[in-house]
Amino acid sequence: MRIVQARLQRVRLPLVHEFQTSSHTKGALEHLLVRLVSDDGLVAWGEIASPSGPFYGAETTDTCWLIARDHLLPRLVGAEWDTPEEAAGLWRGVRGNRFAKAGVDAAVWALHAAANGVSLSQDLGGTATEVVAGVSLGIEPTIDGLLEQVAAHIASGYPRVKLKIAPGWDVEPVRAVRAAFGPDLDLHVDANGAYREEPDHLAALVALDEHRLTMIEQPFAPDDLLAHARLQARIETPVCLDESVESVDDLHTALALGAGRILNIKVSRMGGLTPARAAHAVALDAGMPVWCGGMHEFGVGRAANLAIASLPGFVLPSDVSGSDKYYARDVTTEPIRALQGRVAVPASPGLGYDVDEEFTASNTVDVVVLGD
Ligand code: OSB
Ligand code: MG
Repeated sequence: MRIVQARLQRVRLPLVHEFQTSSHTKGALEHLLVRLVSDDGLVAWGEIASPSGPFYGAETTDTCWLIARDHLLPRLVGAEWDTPEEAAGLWRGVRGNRFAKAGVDAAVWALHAAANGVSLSQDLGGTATEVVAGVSLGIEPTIDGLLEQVAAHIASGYPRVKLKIAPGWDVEPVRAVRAAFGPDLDLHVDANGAYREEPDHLAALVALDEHRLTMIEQPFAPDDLLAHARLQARIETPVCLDESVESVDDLHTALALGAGRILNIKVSRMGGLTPARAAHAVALDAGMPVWCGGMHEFGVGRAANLAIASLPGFVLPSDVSGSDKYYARDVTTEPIRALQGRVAVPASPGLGYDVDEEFTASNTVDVVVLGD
Protein backbone atom coordinates (compact mmCIF):
# COMPACT_ATOMS: atom_id res chain seq x y z
CA MET A 1 0.00 0.00 0.00
CA ARG A 2 1.20 3.50 -0.85
CA ILE A 3 -0.39 6.83 0.02
CA VAL A 4 -0.18 9.35 -2.78
CA GLN A 5 -1.90 12.27 -1.08
CA ALA A 6 -2.60 13.46 2.47
CA ARG A 7 -4.80 16.39 3.38
CA LEU A 8 -4.90 18.04 6.78
CA GLN A 9 -7.99 20.10 7.44
CA ARG A 10 -8.81 22.19 10.52
CA VAL A 11 -12.57 22.06 11.14
CA ARG A 12 -14.57 24.05 13.70
CA LEU A 13 -17.93 22.92 15.13
CA PRO A 14 -20.01 24.48 17.93
CA LEU A 15 -20.92 22.19 20.87
CA VAL A 16 -24.64 21.93 21.63
CA HIS A 17 -23.88 22.38 25.34
CA GLU A 18 -20.86 24.17 26.82
CA PHE A 19 -18.52 21.72 28.57
CA GLN A 20 -16.46 22.48 31.67
CA THR A 21 -13.79 20.21 33.16
CA SER A 22 -11.59 20.90 36.19
CA SER A 23 -9.26 22.85 33.90
CA HIS A 24 -11.23 24.57 31.12
CA THR A 25 -14.58 25.47 29.51
CA LYS A 26 -15.46 25.03 25.82
CA GLY A 27 -18.33 26.12 23.57
CA ALA A 28 -16.85 25.16 20.19
CA LEU A 29 -14.09 22.77 19.16
CA GLU A 30 -11.52 22.74 16.37
CA HIS A 31 -10.24 19.31 15.37
CA LEU A 32 -8.00 18.27 12.49
CA LEU A 33 -9.27 15.83 9.89
CA VAL A 34 -6.72 13.71 8.05
CA ARG A 35 -7.74 12.53 4.56
CA LEU A 36 -5.54 9.92 2.90
CA VAL A 37 -5.67 8.76 -0.74
CA SER A 38 -3.99 5.48 -1.73
CA ASP A 39 -2.32 4.65 -5.05
CA ASP A 40 -5.40 2.63 -6.04
CA GLY A 41 -7.71 5.57 -5.36
CA LEU A 42 -9.14 4.59 -1.96
CA VAL A 43 -9.91 7.46 0.43
CA ALA A 44 -9.89 7.19 4.25
CA TRP A 45 -10.26 9.61 7.13
CA GLY A 46 -8.87 10.03 10.63
CA GLU A 47 -9.32 12.74 13.27
CA ILE A 48 -6.85 14.56 15.49
CA ALA A 49 -9.01 15.54 18.46
CA SER A 50 -6.57 17.53 20.57
CA PRO A 51 -7.96 20.15 22.92
CA SER A 52 -7.05 23.69 21.78
CA GLY A 53 -4.87 24.35 24.85
CA PRO A 54 -2.33 22.23 26.80
CA PHE A 55 -4.64 21.51 29.77
CA TYR A 56 -5.55 17.84 29.29
CA GLY A 57 -2.17 16.78 27.93
CA ALA A 58 0.76 18.79 26.61
CA GLU A 59 -0.48 18.98 23.02
CA THR A 60 -2.59 21.70 21.42
CA THR A 61 -4.40 21.96 18.10
CA ASP A 62 -1.51 24.08 16.82
CA THR A 63 1.22 21.63 17.90
CA CYS A 64 -0.75 18.80 16.25
CA TRP A 65 -0.99 20.79 13.04
CA LEU A 66 2.78 21.32 12.92
CA ILE A 67 3.70 17.76 13.93
CA ALA A 68 1.29 16.17 11.46
CA ARG A 69 2.27 18.52 8.63
CA ASP A 70 6.04 18.56 9.15
CA HIS A 71 6.83 15.18 10.75
CA LEU A 72 4.13 12.53 10.39
CA LEU A 73 2.51 12.98 6.98
CA PRO A 74 5.82 13.59 5.12
CA ARG A 75 7.04 10.20 6.42
CA LEU A 76 3.83 8.51 5.26
CA VAL A 77 3.24 10.00 1.81
CA GLY A 78 5.05 7.90 -0.80
CA ALA A 79 6.18 5.16 1.62
CA GLU A 80 5.32 1.47 1.08
CA TRP A 81 3.61 -0.41 3.91
CA ASP A 82 1.40 -3.47 4.31
CA THR A 83 0.02 -3.26 7.84
CA PRO A 84 -0.97 -0.32 10.06
CA GLU A 85 1.74 -1.42 12.53
CA GLU A 86 4.30 -1.06 9.75
CA ALA A 87 2.95 2.40 8.90
CA ALA A 88 3.20 3.40 12.58
CA GLY A 89 6.86 2.32 12.39
CA LEU A 90 7.42 5.20 9.93
CA TRP A 91 6.91 7.77 12.72
CA ARG A 92 8.35 5.75 15.60
CA GLY A 93 11.26 8.21 15.72
CA VAL A 94 8.88 11.05 16.59
CA ARG A 95 8.59 11.21 20.39
CA GLY A 96 5.30 11.91 22.18
CA ASN A 97 2.75 13.97 20.22
CA ARG A 98 0.24 11.17 20.54
CA PHE A 99 -2.91 13.10 19.62
CA ALA A 100 -1.27 14.05 16.32
CA LYS A 101 -0.21 10.45 15.72
CA ALA A 102 -3.65 9.10 16.67
CA GLY A 103 -5.49 10.81 13.81
CA VAL A 104 -2.94 9.70 11.22
CA ASP A 105 -2.88 6.15 12.60
CA ALA A 106 -6.68 5.91 12.57
CA ALA A 107 -6.81 7.05 8.91
CA VAL A 108 -4.21 4.40 8.05
CA TRP A 109 -6.32 1.73 9.79
CA ALA A 110 -9.49 2.88 8.01
CA LEU A 111 -7.63 2.65 4.69
CA HIS A 112 -6.28 -0.81 5.54
CA ALA A 113 -9.75 -2.07 6.48
CA ALA A 114 -11.29 -0.61 3.31
CA ALA A 115 -8.56 -2.14 1.13
CA ASN A 116 -9.22 -5.54 2.72
CA GLY A 117 -12.99 -5.24 2.39
CA VAL A 118 -13.59 -5.57 6.14
CA SER A 119 -15.01 -3.22 8.73
CA LEU A 120 -12.56 -1.32 10.95
CA SER A 121 -13.95 -3.27 13.91
CA GLN A 122 -13.25 -6.63 12.21
CA ASP A 123 -9.80 -5.48 11.13
CA LEU A 124 -8.95 -4.67 14.77
CA GLY A 125 -10.32 -7.98 16.06
CA GLY A 126 -13.58 -6.56 17.40
CA THR A 127 -16.40 -8.94 18.23
CA ALA A 128 -19.29 -6.82 19.56
CA THR A 129 -22.02 -5.67 17.16
CA GLU A 130 -23.03 -2.82 19.44
CA VAL A 131 -21.33 -0.79 22.14
CA VAL A 132 -22.93 0.41 25.36
CA ALA A 133 -22.53 4.18 25.58
CA GLY A 134 -22.35 6.41 28.62
CA VAL A 135 -22.37 10.18 28.82
CA SER A 136 -19.73 12.45 30.28
CA LEU A 137 -21.26 15.57 31.83
CA GLY A 138 -19.27 18.71 32.53
CA ILE A 139 -19.22 20.84 35.66
CA GLU A 140 -22.45 22.87 35.64
CA PRO A 141 -22.99 26.34 37.16
CA THR A 142 -25.60 24.92 39.60
CA ILE A 143 -26.67 21.57 41.10
CA ASP A 144 -30.15 22.05 39.57
CA GLY A 145 -28.57 22.52 36.15
CA LEU A 146 -26.58 19.31 36.65
CA LEU A 147 -29.68 17.36 37.71
CA GLU A 148 -31.45 18.58 34.55
CA GLN A 149 -28.56 17.33 32.40
CA VAL A 150 -28.52 13.94 34.13
CA ALA A 151 -32.30 13.58 33.81
CA ALA A 152 -32.24 14.45 30.09
CA HIS A 153 -29.55 11.87 29.31
CA ILE A 154 -31.14 9.12 31.39
CA ALA A 155 -34.40 9.88 29.55
CA SER A 156 -32.53 9.41 26.25
CA GLY A 157 -31.63 5.90 27.43
CA TYR A 158 -27.99 6.26 28.45
CA PRO A 159 -27.34 3.69 31.19
CA ARG A 160 -24.20 5.30 32.66
CA VAL A 161 -23.40 8.84 33.72
CA LYS A 162 -19.98 10.28 34.42
CA LEU A 163 -19.66 13.57 36.25
CA LYS A 164 -16.68 15.88 36.05
CA ILE A 165 -15.51 16.84 39.53
CA ALA A 166 -12.99 19.30 40.98
CA PRO A 167 -12.10 20.31 44.56
CA GLY A 168 -15.23 22.09 45.86
CA TRP A 169 -17.53 20.36 43.32
CA ASP A 170 -17.43 16.69 44.29
CA VAL A 171 -19.31 15.21 47.26
CA GLU A 172 -22.21 17.67 46.94
CA PRO A 173 -23.08 16.99 43.28
CA VAL A 174 -22.60 13.23 43.75
CA ARG A 175 -24.90 13.23 46.77
CA ALA A 176 -27.51 15.27 44.85
CA VAL A 177 -27.42 12.95 41.82
CA ARG A 178 -27.65 9.86 44.04
CA ALA A 179 -30.57 11.38 45.97
CA ALA A 180 -32.43 12.21 42.74
CA PHE A 181 -31.70 9.07 40.70
CA GLY A 182 -31.16 6.35 43.29
CA PRO A 183 -28.42 3.93 44.27
CA ASP A 184 -28.60 1.78 41.13
CA LEU A 185 -27.60 4.41 38.58
CA ASP A 186 -24.22 3.49 37.08
CA LEU A 187 -22.42 6.66 38.18
CA HIS A 188 -18.77 7.61 38.11
CA VAL A 189 -16.66 10.72 38.52
CA ASP A 190 -13.66 12.14 36.63
CA ALA A 191 -11.32 14.67 38.24
CA ASN A 192 -8.89 15.14 35.34
CA GLY A 193 -6.03 15.22 37.83
CA ALA A 194 -7.30 18.16 39.90
CA TYR A 195 -6.61 16.71 43.38
CA ARG A 196 -3.43 16.60 45.44
CA GLU A 197 -2.45 14.45 48.42
CA GLU A 198 -3.37 17.11 50.97
CA PRO A 199 -5.84 16.62 53.84
CA ASP A 200 -8.85 18.50 52.36
CA HIS A 201 -8.54 16.86 48.98
CA LEU A 202 -7.99 13.37 50.40
CA ALA A 203 -10.96 13.79 52.73
CA ALA A 204 -13.22 14.57 49.77
CA LEU A 205 -11.97 11.58 47.76
CA VAL A 206 -12.40 9.24 50.74
CA ALA A 207 -15.89 10.68 51.37
CA LEU A 208 -16.87 9.73 47.81
CA ASP A 209 -16.20 6.09 48.69
CA GLU A 210 -19.59 5.65 50.36
CA HIS A 211 -21.57 6.70 47.26
CA ARG A 212 -21.16 3.43 45.35
CA LEU A 213 -19.41 5.00 42.38
CA THR A 214 -18.35 2.63 39.62
CA MET A 215 -14.98 4.38 39.62
CA ILE A 216 -13.08 7.55 40.45
CA GLU A 217 -11.22 8.55 37.29
CA GLN A 218 -7.82 10.25 37.35
CA PRO A 219 -7.95 11.98 40.74
CA PHE A 220 -4.26 13.03 40.73
CA ALA A 221 -1.75 14.49 38.30
CA PRO A 222 -0.84 12.28 35.33
CA ASP A 223 2.75 11.63 36.50
CA ASP A 224 1.76 10.73 40.05
CA LEU A 225 1.05 7.00 39.80
CA LEU A 226 2.17 6.54 43.42
CA ALA A 227 -0.57 8.85 44.68
CA HIS A 228 -3.11 6.78 42.75
CA ALA A 229 -1.71 3.57 44.27
CA ARG A 230 -1.91 5.01 47.80
CA LEU A 231 -5.52 6.13 47.28
CA GLN A 232 -6.51 2.79 45.73
CA ALA A 233 -5.12 1.02 48.83
CA ARG A 234 -7.36 3.24 51.03
CA ILE A 235 -10.71 3.09 49.25
CA GLU A 236 -13.05 0.38 47.94
CA THR A 237 -14.11 2.31 44.81
CA PRO A 238 -11.93 1.36 41.84
CA VAL A 239 -9.54 4.07 40.71
CA CYS A 240 -9.56 4.46 36.91
CA LEU A 241 -6.57 5.82 35.00
CA ASP A 242 -6.94 8.16 32.03
CA GLU A 243 -4.21 10.84 31.62
CA SER A 244 -1.63 8.68 33.47
CA VAL A 245 -1.51 6.01 30.77
CA GLU A 246 -0.13 7.33 27.49
CA SER A 247 1.63 4.12 26.49
CA VAL A 248 1.70 0.38 27.03
CA ASP A 249 4.81 0.94 29.19
CA ASP A 250 2.82 3.33 31.42
CA LEU A 251 0.16 0.62 31.75
CA HIS A 252 2.74 -1.97 32.85
CA THR A 253 4.03 0.50 35.47
CA ALA A 254 0.50 1.23 36.70
CA LEU A 255 -0.26 -2.49 36.99
CA ALA A 256 2.97 -3.15 38.89
CA LEU A 257 2.17 -0.33 41.34
CA GLY A 258 -1.52 -1.15 41.79
CA ALA A 259 -2.26 2.44 40.74
CA GLY A 260 -5.80 1.61 39.62
CA ARG A 261 -8.20 -1.20 38.83
CA ILE A 262 -9.84 0.16 35.66
CA LEU A 263 -8.33 1.63 32.49
CA ASN A 264 -9.83 4.27 30.23
CA ILE A 265 -8.38 3.56 26.78
CA LYS A 266 -8.47 6.64 24.58
CA VAL A 267 -7.33 6.29 21.01
CA SER A 268 -6.34 9.98 20.99
CA ARG A 269 -4.34 9.93 24.22
CA MET A 270 -2.45 6.73 23.36
CA GLY A 271 -1.40 7.72 19.84
CA GLY A 272 -3.83 5.69 17.78
CA LEU A 273 -5.57 2.39 17.28
CA THR A 274 -2.29 0.45 17.16
CA PRO A 275 -1.20 1.34 20.73
CA ALA A 276 -4.82 1.32 21.98
CA ARG A 277 -5.21 -2.25 20.76
CA ALA A 278 -1.90 -3.22 22.36
CA ALA A 279 -3.00 -1.70 25.69
CA HIS A 280 -6.29 -3.59 25.44
CA ALA A 281 -4.36 -6.87 25.05
CA VAL A 282 -2.23 -6.15 28.13
CA ALA A 283 -5.26 -5.17 30.22
CA LEU A 284 -7.23 -8.23 29.10
CA ASP A 285 -4.31 -10.45 30.07
CA ALA A 286 -4.06 -8.72 33.47
CA GLY A 287 -7.81 -9.05 34.11
CA MET A 288 -8.23 -5.26 34.16
CA PRO A 289 -11.60 -4.05 32.80
CA VAL A 290 -11.37 -1.28 30.21
CA TRP A 291 -13.68 1.17 28.48
CA CYS A 292 -13.19 3.66 25.68
CA GLY A 293 -12.92 7.31 26.61
CA GLY A 294 -13.51 10.21 24.26
CA MET A 295 -12.31 13.74 23.52
CA HIS A 296 -15.60 15.03 22.12
CA GLU A 297 -14.50 13.66 18.77
CA PHE A 298 -16.39 14.55 15.62
CA GLY A 299 -17.98 11.57 13.84
CA VAL A 300 -14.72 10.45 12.22
CA GLY A 301 -12.87 10.07 15.51
CA ARG A 302 -15.89 8.63 17.28
CA ALA A 303 -16.28 5.96 14.57
CA ALA A 304 -12.69 4.86 15.31
CA ASN A 305 -13.50 4.84 19.05
CA LEU A 306 -16.56 2.74 18.34
CA ALA A 307 -14.45 0.21 16.43
CA ILE A 308 -11.89 -0.21 19.23
CA ALA A 309 -14.69 -0.39 21.82
CA SER A 310 -16.00 -3.50 20.04
CA LEU A 311 -12.98 -5.51 21.27
CA PRO A 312 -13.75 -8.08 23.98
CA GLY A 313 -12.00 -6.40 26.95
CA PHE A 314 -14.22 -3.27 26.70
CA VAL A 315 -16.68 -4.50 29.30
CA LEU A 316 -17.71 -1.13 30.77
CA PRO A 317 -19.83 1.55 29.02
CA SER A 318 -17.75 3.85 26.78
CA ASP A 319 -17.84 7.61 26.06
CA VAL A 320 -19.13 7.05 22.52
CA SER A 321 -22.40 8.95 22.80
CA GLY A 322 -24.54 9.83 19.78
CA SER A 323 -23.55 12.83 17.64
CA ASP A 324 -26.51 14.83 18.97
CA LYS A 325 -24.98 14.81 22.48
CA TYR A 326 -22.18 16.99 21.10
CA TYR A 327 -23.03 18.60 17.74
CA ALA A 328 -26.22 19.82 16.04
CA ARG A 329 -24.67 18.57 12.79
CA ASP A 330 -21.69 16.21 12.60
CA VAL A 331 -19.01 15.89 9.89
CA THR A 332 -20.34 12.51 8.75
CA THR A 333 -23.20 12.18 6.24
CA GLU A 334 -25.06 10.06 8.81
CA PRO A 335 -24.85 11.06 12.47
CA ILE A 336 -23.71 8.44 14.99
CA ARG A 337 -26.88 7.33 16.74
CA ALA A 338 -27.30 5.97 20.25
CA LEU A 339 -30.53 4.00 20.70
CA GLN A 340 -31.37 3.17 24.30
CA GLY A 341 -27.73 3.90 25.12
CA ARG A 342 -26.35 1.52 22.50
CA VAL A 343 -24.47 2.39 19.35
CA ALA A 344 -24.34 -0.13 16.49
CA VAL A 345 -20.86 -1.06 15.25
CA PRO A 346 -20.82 -0.64 11.45
CA ALA A 347 -20.23 -3.83 9.45
CA SER A 348 -19.48 -2.14 6.10
CA PRO A 349 -15.85 -1.98 4.85
CA GLY A 350 -13.54 0.68 6.29
CA LEU A 351 -14.60 3.30 8.87
CA GLY A 352 -18.31 2.67 8.23
CA TYR A 353 -19.21 6.38 8.07
CA ASP A 354 -18.75 8.75 5.13
CA VAL A 355 -17.60 12.32 5.52
CA ASP A 356 -19.90 15.10 4.35
CA GLU A 357 -17.21 16.90 2.37
CA GLU A 358 -19.37 19.91 1.54
CA PHE A 359 -20.44 20.57 5.12
CA THR A 360 -16.90 19.90 6.33
CA ALA A 361 -15.44 22.31 3.76
CA SER A 362 -17.85 25.04 4.86
CA ASN A 363 -16.56 24.68 8.45
CA THR A 364 -12.87 24.47 7.54
CA VAL A 365 -10.59 27.20 8.86
CA ASP A 366 -7.26 25.93 7.46
CA VAL A 367 -6.11 23.24 5.02
CA VAL A 368 -2.83 21.85 3.69
CA VAL A 369 -2.24 19.13 1.06
CA LEU A 370 0.87 16.93 0.75
CA GLY A 371 1.53 14.82 -2.36
CA ASP A 372 -0.37 15.07 -5.60
O1 OSB B 1 -11.15 13.16 30.75
O2 OSB B 1 -12.44 12.06 29.49
C1 OSB B 1 -11.90 13.13 29.79
C2 OSB B 1 -13.28 15.80 27.43
C3 OSB B 1 -12.22 16.68 27.37
C4 OSB B 1 -11.10 16.43 28.13
C5 OSB B 1 -11.02 15.29 28.94
C6 OSB B 1 -12.07 14.37 28.96
C7 OSB B 1 -13.23 14.66 28.22
C8 OSB B 1 -14.42 13.81 28.25
C9 OSB B 1 -15.22 13.71 26.99
O3 OSB B 1 -14.81 13.28 29.27
C10 OSB B 1 -15.96 12.43 26.85
C11 OSB B 1 -16.64 12.32 25.50
O4 OSB B 1 -15.98 12.47 24.44
O5 OSB B 1 -17.85 12.06 25.49
MG1 MG C 1 -10.99 11.34 31.85
